[in-house]
Amino acid sequence: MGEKKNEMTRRKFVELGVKCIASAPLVSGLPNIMFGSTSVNYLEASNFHGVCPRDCPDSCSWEVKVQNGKIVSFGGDKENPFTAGKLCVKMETFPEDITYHPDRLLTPMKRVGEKGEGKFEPISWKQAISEVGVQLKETIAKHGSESVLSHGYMGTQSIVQKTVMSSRFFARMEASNIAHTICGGAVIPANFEVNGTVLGVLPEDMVYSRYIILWGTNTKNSNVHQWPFVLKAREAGAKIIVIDPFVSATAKEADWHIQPLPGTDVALALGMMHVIIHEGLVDQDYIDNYTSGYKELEEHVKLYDPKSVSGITSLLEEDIIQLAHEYAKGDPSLIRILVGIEHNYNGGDATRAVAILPSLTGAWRKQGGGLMHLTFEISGQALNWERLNYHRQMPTQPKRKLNMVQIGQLLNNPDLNPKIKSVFIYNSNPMVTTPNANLTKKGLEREDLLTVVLEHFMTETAKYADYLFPATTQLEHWDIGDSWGQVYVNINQPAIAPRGDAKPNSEFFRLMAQEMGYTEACFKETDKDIVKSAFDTDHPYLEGVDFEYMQKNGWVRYKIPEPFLPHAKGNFGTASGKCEFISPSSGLPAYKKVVYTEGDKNDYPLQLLTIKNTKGFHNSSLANVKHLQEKEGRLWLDIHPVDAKIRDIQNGDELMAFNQRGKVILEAKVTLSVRPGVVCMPHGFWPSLVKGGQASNNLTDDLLTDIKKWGGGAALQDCRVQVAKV
Ligand SMILES: Nc1nc2c(c(=O)[nH]1)N[C@H]1C(S)=C(S)[C@@H](COP(=O)(O)OP(=O)(O)OC[C@H]3O[C@@H](n4cnc5c(=O)[nH]c(N)nc54)[C@H](O)[C@@H]3O)O[C@H]1N2
Ligand SMILES: Nc1nc2c(c(=O)[nH]1)N[C@H]1C(S)=C(S)[C@@H](COP(=O)(O)OP(=O)(O)OC[C@H]3O[C@@H](n4cnc5c(=O)[nH]c(N)nc54)[C@H](O)[C@@H]3O)O[C@H]1N2
Ligand code: SF4
Ligand SMILES: [Mo]
Repeated sequence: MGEKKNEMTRRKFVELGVKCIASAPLVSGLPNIMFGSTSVNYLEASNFHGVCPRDCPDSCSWEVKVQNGKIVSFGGDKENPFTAGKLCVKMETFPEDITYHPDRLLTPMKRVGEKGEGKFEPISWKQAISEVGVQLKETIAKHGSESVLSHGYMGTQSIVQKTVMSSRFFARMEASNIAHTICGGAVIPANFEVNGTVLGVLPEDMVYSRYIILWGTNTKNSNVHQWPFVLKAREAGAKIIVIDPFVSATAKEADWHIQPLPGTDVALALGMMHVIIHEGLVDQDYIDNYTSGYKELEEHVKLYDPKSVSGITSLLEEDIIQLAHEYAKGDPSLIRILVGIEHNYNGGDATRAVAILPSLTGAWRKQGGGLMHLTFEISGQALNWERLNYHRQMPTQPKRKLNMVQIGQLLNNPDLNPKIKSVFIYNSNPMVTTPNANLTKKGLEREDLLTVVLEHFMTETAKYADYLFPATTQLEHWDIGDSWGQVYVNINQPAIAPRGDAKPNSEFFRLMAQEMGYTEACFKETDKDIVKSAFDTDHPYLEGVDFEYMQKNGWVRYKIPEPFLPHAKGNFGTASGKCEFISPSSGLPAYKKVVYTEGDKNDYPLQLLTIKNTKGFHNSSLANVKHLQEKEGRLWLDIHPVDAKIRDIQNGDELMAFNQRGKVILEAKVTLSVRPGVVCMPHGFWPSLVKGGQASNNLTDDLLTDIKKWGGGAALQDCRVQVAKV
């Protein structure tokens, strides 16, 4: 890091010139033990800006006050209008839940037991890096550099610890990279096919919308700081529609919840188009000027009359017609999507069909009208990516990308050339977060595989490490938090010294680079230098903003021209500059039946949803935090009374949900939140912390979505199971 640990903690508030938060109340619930002395000397207190590292659209700004090296106050930044002083329930006690968690990994460890047994002995950083280096060099000499796999994901989405140094390291090595497909792997390429961008309506502009469809997104849980904008729009007269096969927390608040069968959204969207076109509710002028493929679409949607769509979706014909009418007449109408719509075989085409709707009705013409999806293209332009993505300029490059959805298959495939002989897992917990986990387990049990894991905790995946390195948390390292769900960027200042022997991911890769003899200057850059370089930009979105500004203010909203009407006059990012109803590579969107074997259909008659239906867990993170576990209770399965009755299941019964891949023990919740034929289990629980030792992704299939541009997304929800009383 090139910086003495204590420097930051001693630095005075005045020196930093940070906004004064000395009068902010101490965060309640933080144990005294954490504060050290309770007599607080504010004069010695230092204040730090930070950002939530979770893979979340909100990217909340936070403020930390430190006294004598201990955190005395932690909370959302009140000045930031989007965060509005509030972190979500998962993160408001982050310091004690993660940084000071008694089970936190604080020293490097080497495996001494069987793979997966979780038996380790401590080892020094120096020795561990040296031993990994020796084995890595041997592996590369024997099997080539592509036999090494970099498996990093979104445990932290802050840029420095997510990617910068690791990307340089693996580019220099010419290792294999994991393709990041499990979240956005269908929905992003699909929207790009239609609109040439995923940037549409800005989050704050939702207040101008008067008909809002939250399509397969659970805003109240997964995008909590967007919810106030939904409410403001409603106060101003907007109608709120939720399209979701499950009665989510958000669906419960909707003015109208539409509950199709999972994976049938493409048919519903095409059905809406059928009605809109048939009844002349299109904006012909917009279509003529700014779109292509209308004639073919008009012909195509004849197949999707309300009766046929009702047959596919199980929705009432009159509901499909009413939705189409109301949507077309909304003034303006907005569709909000994130990733709920993509996690099924039809996910790509569902996105394409939904992404066409605003152009058919000309919804883009008005502020608050159109499609609201992702915002990362804003920071993608504004920050200095030439520096952040320096690895792309290196003369050596990773040559092979392997799809993370099928990590189990990849680790077990004897014909893969070269076979994966070493895997580096960081910011990622594939044993819990990727499908077909029992196959992944089999792969990670391979004696001939060198597994290196960087983690905060002994996760299900970490147990399979040969070498396990303790990573710092967001309170202990520098970073930059951009966002894919709003339009602010944050600096993250280290507020306290790393606990124990923990080091930032970036430092691990610097040390590994040194060990491997990689002498390039890029491996010498400190995290602070990287953060500085990001703001060394003259992009108008960051006019007047530099590192010093960020040090003082912590965050800034990109200076985006107002009003932001990206497609009021077309201006799409496609090759033609038009909204492309027909994609040159994928044609017109269409509903496709998932092909199951006869065995699957007969033996496993229920469709299983495994969704982010907890308040306390964030993907697999925080599922080992006691007070959050207590809030969630025991792992459960939502089952419709009809399906329960056939199986003689009562509320509270202990159940087994099973298929050819796994078996999960959980509690029955007999409820109308799912339709007959569909069951639903929350995702995120750690298998080892639930009875029976298996959870959601021990059942899910590693089936890919329709659109394969990035290799294929995850059709997680196309999973069939049988359920029985234990
Ligand atoms: N069945 C089912 N599966 C799903 C989903 C679903 O809805 N259903 N959702 C999918 C989605 S959308 C996503 S994004 C993925 C998420 O998949 P992951 O990114 O794998 O999930 P997380 O639990 O967020 O993070 C993984 C690990 O990163 C670690 N971590 C956090 N910060 C750091 C750090 O600074 N350094 C290091 N070294 N480690 C760190 C955490 O401790 C955690 O164990 O899961 C997918 N899987
Ligand atoms: N509390 C909490 N918040 C989170 C996360 C978390 O783990 N916990 N994870 C973060 C991450 S990584 C992401 S990507 C975002 C995701 O945020 P969202 O896009 O909101 O994604 P999900 O929660 O996966 O799914 C949202 C809804 O989609 C529904 N759904 C499932 N299948 C279908 C379908 O076929 N059609 C339709 N119309 N709906 C369907 C589910 O029932 C669910 O209610 O949330 C982020 N925020
Ligand atoms: S998880 Fe999301 S909502 Fe919660 S504090 Fe972090 S960024 Fe904010
Ligand atoms: Mo995600």
